[in-house]
This record gives sequence, structure tokens and C-alpha cells, in this order.
Amino acid sequence: MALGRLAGSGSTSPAKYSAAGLLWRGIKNESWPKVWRTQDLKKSYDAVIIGGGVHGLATAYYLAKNHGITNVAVLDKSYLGSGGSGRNTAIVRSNYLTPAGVAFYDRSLTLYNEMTSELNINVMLSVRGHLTLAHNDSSLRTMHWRAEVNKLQNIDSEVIGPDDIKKLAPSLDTSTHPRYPILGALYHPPGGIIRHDAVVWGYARAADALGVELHQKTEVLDIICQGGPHPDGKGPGAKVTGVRTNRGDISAPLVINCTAGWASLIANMAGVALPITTHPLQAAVTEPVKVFLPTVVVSGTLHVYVSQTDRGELVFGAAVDSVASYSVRGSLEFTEELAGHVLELMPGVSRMRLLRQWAGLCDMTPDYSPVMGFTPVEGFLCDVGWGTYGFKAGPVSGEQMAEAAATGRTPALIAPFGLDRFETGELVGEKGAAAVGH
Ligand code: PYC
Repeated sequence: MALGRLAGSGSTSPAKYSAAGLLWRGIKNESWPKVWRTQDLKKSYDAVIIGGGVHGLATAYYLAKNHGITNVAVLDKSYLGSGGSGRNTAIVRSNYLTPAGVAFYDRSLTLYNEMTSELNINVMLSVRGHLTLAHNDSSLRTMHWRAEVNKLQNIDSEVIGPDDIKKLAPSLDTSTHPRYPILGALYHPPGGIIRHDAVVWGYARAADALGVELHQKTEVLDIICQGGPHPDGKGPGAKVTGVRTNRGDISAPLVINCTAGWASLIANMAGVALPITTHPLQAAVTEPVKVFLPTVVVSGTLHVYVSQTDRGELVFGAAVDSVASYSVRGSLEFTEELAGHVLELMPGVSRMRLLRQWAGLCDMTPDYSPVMGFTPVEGFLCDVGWGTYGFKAGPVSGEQMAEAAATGRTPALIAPFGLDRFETGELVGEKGAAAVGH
């Protein structure tokens, strides 16, 4: 059913996309209908969105759906979902540390819960609970703190002890033998995992159906501005007039930077400096085995997080690479450390084989919260600096950025994440909510 719907960019009539219809199409070797259109790049748009990941596509979708702004182009230098949206470990949760973070990610979780019907695609959301383990007194204190902040906003989170942890995740070693025994955990029942590719495809198809243009292999080479203090008219006080791409110049009064990995490079093109350093984050997946791990498990002390997909693979991640770089290559150092830490948590998986590892790029800000909203260049907006939290924030970011762009006002939910907080000092410290140490 989901595949049939996915394949249908236009009509989703049951006859055309029933199981029998799909089989017939396969037997006849009929070409599959395109999920979104390809078209020539126009000379001008009302808005250009840079980055065809969940954030960019969601922004385009909500601009069209909630605000009727459809003369929009989403540009990606590669294919849709080729960046962080296709490289993450697909975890969703809202158990953050600051009230601003909790409210924001909770809205995202609501949108994720509604997504299958909203976008008419099975995004395979699996609400299975999320455990953040504490192996020492200070992290146990942080878990209690997060639980209290969460409860104040009606978010289901509580601190539980080793016996309850064992019931939720029997494969964890909850004895007192390990180097870092498990003292407790923040348990967050609404957390889970989702099919990240389906989220990208769902937003892309829905945005396309509303008239948005999606341009892959379209790289932004420069942002064109006027009136600013720099010799080329860029910088604070300037006004954006368009973008230069490898397929020609486009004029647009609104340009929204929804990139990850390249966020500071893109912002520099408008003369806007972002307080971001970029680090790779590696992940790995095993062969599939019978399902035995029913929850998401995170250990900040051991720098590891793990979940089991519905197909049975274990998906692992760790801390970001310590050296800033734009490399998305895997390293043996990562795999060795990961294996050692995983076996401290779950000694029983020692004979499982890793099949694949990969990396994505994380744009880290000083307070581990994003940079969202308007910038000192008129018409140039940013939705960047996601660190290791980007995927789970995709839907709410799109919704809120679309509102900012359409109304010219900063919505309350993203007001705490403005770029100017690095001047005023009103930081939103979310390091304590990170899955792993950074
Ligand atoms: O914050 O839950 C998280 C997370 C998982 C992987 C990277 N970040």
C-alpha cells in the first residue's frame, strides 16, 4: 500500500495502485510514474530554499500548504535527502533539557505522529520508548532535571531504576559488574524511530503536488545581495536579491538556508557569520537478527546509542568525531570504540556482524541549539546549526520557518533560537540532552 501510494504522484486511485495494479505494472514492465516532477529552472521565484533535506522540503511544504506560497524552488546540490536526512539514525524524541527545547521538539513529535495521514505515506513511526542511561551520580542528576522540566510541559518522562530498565531492555547488563554500572535511566515512552527516507519522500511528493519545484543537482555558488557594507553589497544591512547556481542565476526576495554541513559556507555567501563548527558523526548497522531490543537505548557515558529496526538490524551511533572536518568517510577507530562500548552494555551481541558504516555532518553551535529565523541580511533566513538533533526537528522547523518567511514575524516557538542570542548571551544550553557526549 505504501509503495503504491508513494509511486503515485498524481492520482492515487485504488485501481491504479492496488496490489493487482502494481503487479500488472511490474509484469508489463511499465515505467513507474515519477513521484515528483522535473522541470527547467525559472528565472525567478517568490522563495528559494537551499537544501533538499527534511528541513528544506518541510519548509517548502508548509509555505505552500499553510500560507499559499507555491512559487518556491528547493535546490539541492545532490539528490533529495542526500545529506543529514539520509544519514541519521532516525530517532525521534522530545525529552530535552530546556523548556524552549522541550516545547519545540514536542511539536515535532506531534507532527511526526500525524505524518502518515498528513502526507499519505507510511513513515513507519515506531513509538517504542527511549532510555537514556545514567552511569554516575552527575548524569543521574541531569536525568532527574530533564524529567522535571519535561513533566512541567506534560511530556511523559521519568527516572527509573535498574530493575525497571531490565524489564524494558532485557539484553542490557544491569548488574554491578561492568566498569560503568547502570544506576538509572530517563525513560521517555513517546520516543521511537521512524523511516527517515519515507519522511523525505513524503514531504517532497506533497510539496511537489502543491506546485513547489524541486531541483536536484542544483548547487548554489553564491548569494546575490545589494546595499550591504561589503564591496559586493553583502553583509549586515544588505538585502538578498537572488542566488547564483550551476544552472544560472535566479532572482528571489526570500532565500532560506536549510543546509546541514554547509550551513556556515552558505551563510558566508550572504556575508552572515555563523558560530558553527562542522564535525562528522558516524553510525553503523549490523546484519538483521530476530527482534530482541524493544526500546531505543542511549548511553552518554559510553558514547553509544542503539535501536533495532523492524527488520532486525541494530543501528548504532556514537559521539561526533573530535576533529572538525567535512569528511563523510567511516573510520576503523570509530568501529573499534563502538564495538567495545556496545559490548559493555550488551555483552550478548558479541557475535553479531556489522554490515555497513557511514557518516553525516553536524553543524555544532556553542550551546547545542539551532540557529533559526531572520538574519542581519533582509530576506535571508537560516534554519541551521542542528548538531546531532536535526532529523527529529525537521517537521516543526519546516512549519515554523514557513510561518516566519510568510508573515515576516518570528513565531514564539523558535524565538529562543535566533542568531542574536550569541550577542545577548541568552543561550539555550542543550548539551545535557545530547544522546552522547560531544
Ligand atoms: O539526540 O537522540 C539524539 C540523537 C541520536 C542520534 C544523534 N542524536
